[in-house]
Amino acid sequence: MDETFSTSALFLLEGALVQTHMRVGKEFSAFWAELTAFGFVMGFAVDADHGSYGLFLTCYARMLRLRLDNCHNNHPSRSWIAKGSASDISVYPNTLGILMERMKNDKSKACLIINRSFSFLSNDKPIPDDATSKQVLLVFPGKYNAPDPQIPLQLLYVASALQQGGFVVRILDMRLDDYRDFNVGNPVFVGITCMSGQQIRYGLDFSKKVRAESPKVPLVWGGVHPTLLPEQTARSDYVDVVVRGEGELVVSELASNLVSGQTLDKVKGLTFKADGEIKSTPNADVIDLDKIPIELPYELLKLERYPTLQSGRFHIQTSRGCPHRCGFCYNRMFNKKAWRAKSATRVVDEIEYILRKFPYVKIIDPVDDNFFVDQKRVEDICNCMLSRGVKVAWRANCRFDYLAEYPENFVRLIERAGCKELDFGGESGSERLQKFVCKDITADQMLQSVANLHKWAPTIDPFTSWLSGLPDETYGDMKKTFDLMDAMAVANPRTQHYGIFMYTPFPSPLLETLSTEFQPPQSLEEWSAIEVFHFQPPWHSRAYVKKLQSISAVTRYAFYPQSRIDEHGFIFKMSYRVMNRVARYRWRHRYFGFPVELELANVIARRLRGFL
Ligand code: B12
Ligand code: SF4
Repeated sequence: MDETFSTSALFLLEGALVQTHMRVGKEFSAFWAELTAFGFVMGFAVDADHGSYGLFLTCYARMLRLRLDNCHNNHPSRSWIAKGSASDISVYPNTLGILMERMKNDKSKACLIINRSFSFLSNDKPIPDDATSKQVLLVFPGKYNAPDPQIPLQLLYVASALQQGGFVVRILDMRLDDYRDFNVGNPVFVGITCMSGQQIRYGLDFSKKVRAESPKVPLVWGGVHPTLLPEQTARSDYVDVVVRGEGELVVSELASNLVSGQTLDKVKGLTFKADGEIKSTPNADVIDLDKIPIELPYELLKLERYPTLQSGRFHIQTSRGCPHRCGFCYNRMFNKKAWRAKSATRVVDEIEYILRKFPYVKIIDPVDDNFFVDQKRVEDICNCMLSRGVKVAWRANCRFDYLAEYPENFVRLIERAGCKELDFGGESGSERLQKFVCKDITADQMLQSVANLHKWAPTIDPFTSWLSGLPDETYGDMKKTFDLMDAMAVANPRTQHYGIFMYTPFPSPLLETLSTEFQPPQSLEEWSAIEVFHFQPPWHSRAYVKKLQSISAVTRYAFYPQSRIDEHGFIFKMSYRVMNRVARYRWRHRYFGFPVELELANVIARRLRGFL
């Protein structure tokens, strides 16, 4: 068959497929025609795949590959597609919607976006020639094609500091790009971020590749886990340097020293190998958070491929740390109970900047551990948003002991300023276990808090997470948690629960008290084997652990917040709906036996979804 003919036939067929399967009506047809005319079909086609139209996905992806082979032989994306299979193309809800909206408003802008996502298909971006000696590669480890990746905020902060120091930065997000095809090149260092658990495994995988392909390139690890256990982390063969704590005031100096070949002794905040020993320099200073540039280097990321962002949720950070003492949390060891924040005006400046740059943002989502430590700051943020006319929804993490005490006018103010969700750790309905984890909240405060919200700010949803599997816990304790969860829903019908999650022993004060029953991992490699949600606490019987796993799954299916479900694609929503019905039935009857459907869902989820 003649090549032009087959290509045109494919386009036609594709158009028909799109129209039949996607059923998005006239608007889509017009958009399609316009794109074809502009010659951007390819990029759009990929974005069409990102629509939440699962049935359509497979054959369309195959078509795409076929067409590429026919007409885009020289385009770099060809290799990407050829490597991927139809199922590698993930479902990204709302991309299509966003593109269509933009196309309607501004033709050229829409084309630009499509062009960008087109170029993003190429996994292997060229390394800038002029900058090989001053280039740093930052890596977010995770399973390739993992669902729902969030933007790696920590890498943007580190990248911004490196750029200020004159370095060129590339970011590899292993969840979006297959690291096996990635060209490491010869950067000054490869920086890997990680939290405890499975993320480490992916970090190690990439480090092994770097060692094999570019053995002279130093491997620098930073983030929560390396900071909590710097010496142990630095002992790994795949780690040369650990940056402890915040990266901003350390990375440029570190990179400059590596370029000039100086020793690292003078750079604060490091733990590293030298002469066969592990050395640590004094702690680095902490940064004044208001001095961090508002404009983070978002262009280093493939923003189009972060579904949470596409659905309009934008993550920022307005404060660091937390003054409380919860035993299972990293904060006491990581931030030493300190809390610092950006000023109210700085926060509102940042929100305004984001809304200008990303007009499709619907909700601002600070990753702060505890947004509300300084009530006056929150009051100032709200008043500033109102007086400047900044209209956007937002959510934040709070504590029940705070909310139970807040006066009516404050609660009403946060609602007026756009607050839509408040997230809390409830942990347990058992007073004994609350004490054990040093949460310092009571069941009365939990009920009071949600009731106050119901009374004074009824459009704010309270979201709560719960904990199970703690040592000495009994099923009686769990029943208290179940009853409290139900009582909260009565006190405020908008109460939502993320679920009851099995305790995972990550580095924390609580972990240290467990040492007789549980021997904590002794190396970076061993930490990578601790799986979140699937940890088997050795202090409980296998039968009890099985029951807890079943309870955890039931609560996640029964209660997972609707706003988060809405951010997923069609297949997820449909499967979730079925599971939700069964889980609700189980919850009502407190029946957690024979979890056949849960195990099946678990197997599928673990296969398809992976981690991070
Ligand atoms: C966003 C987030 C996630 C996202 C991660 C995606 C993403 N793109 O980041 C998602 C939702 C997937 C996630 C999942 C989990 N998370 Co989480 N998450 C967070 C959260 C809220 C924010 C992370 C962030 O962006 N911080 C902002 C940045 C700026 O701070 P930072 O990470 O500390 O980075 C600074 C320094 O550490 C350093 N740095 C960091 N990386 C690097 C790298 C280099 C090279 C250098 C030089 C420096 C450096 O410089 C940065 C700037 O100063 C943190 C809590 C928090 N406030 O940090 C928890 C947190 C990291 N998560 C945690 C946990 C436990 C989890 C889960 C295991 C379970 C859970 N309960 O959610 C799962 C893991 C799932 C899995 N299957 O493995 C714990 C980690 C504890 C630990 N020991 O590691 C934290 C600390 C929450 C807590 N209160 O305990 N999480
Ligand atoms: S309140 Fe939250 S962030 Fe603060 S210590 Fe407790 S769990 Fe950690």
